[in-house]
Amino acid sequence: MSDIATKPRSKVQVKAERPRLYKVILLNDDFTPREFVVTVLKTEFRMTAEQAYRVMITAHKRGVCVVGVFAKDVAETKATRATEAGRRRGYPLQFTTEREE
Ligand code: TYC
Repeated sequence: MSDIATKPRSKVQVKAERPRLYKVILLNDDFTPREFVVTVLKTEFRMTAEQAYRVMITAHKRGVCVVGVFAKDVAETKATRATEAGRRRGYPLQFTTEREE
């Protein structure tokens, strides 16, 4: 047995990092039909017809629209799946991701 007195250890405070969030952004283009954009938003992002129409028409008028905010891997998977859905039909529809501030 050791006689060396040990000081009670001070507790180390571990600060939990908040998971970084990423925006999924819909980009406008001149070729993808509006109705198809709405369908992709409903199926890949679980939006109602009204929500999907609003996001589609905002991107159509302003060039871009934020679709939603997700954890990094979820945002990337959704953006990739939605972009691929357009590509399968020959449309240039694009979804990108951007880190939230
Ligand atoms: N601008 C397209 C059209 O007029 C429709 C569209 C809307 C395409 C939004 C992409 O992100 C988009 N057919």
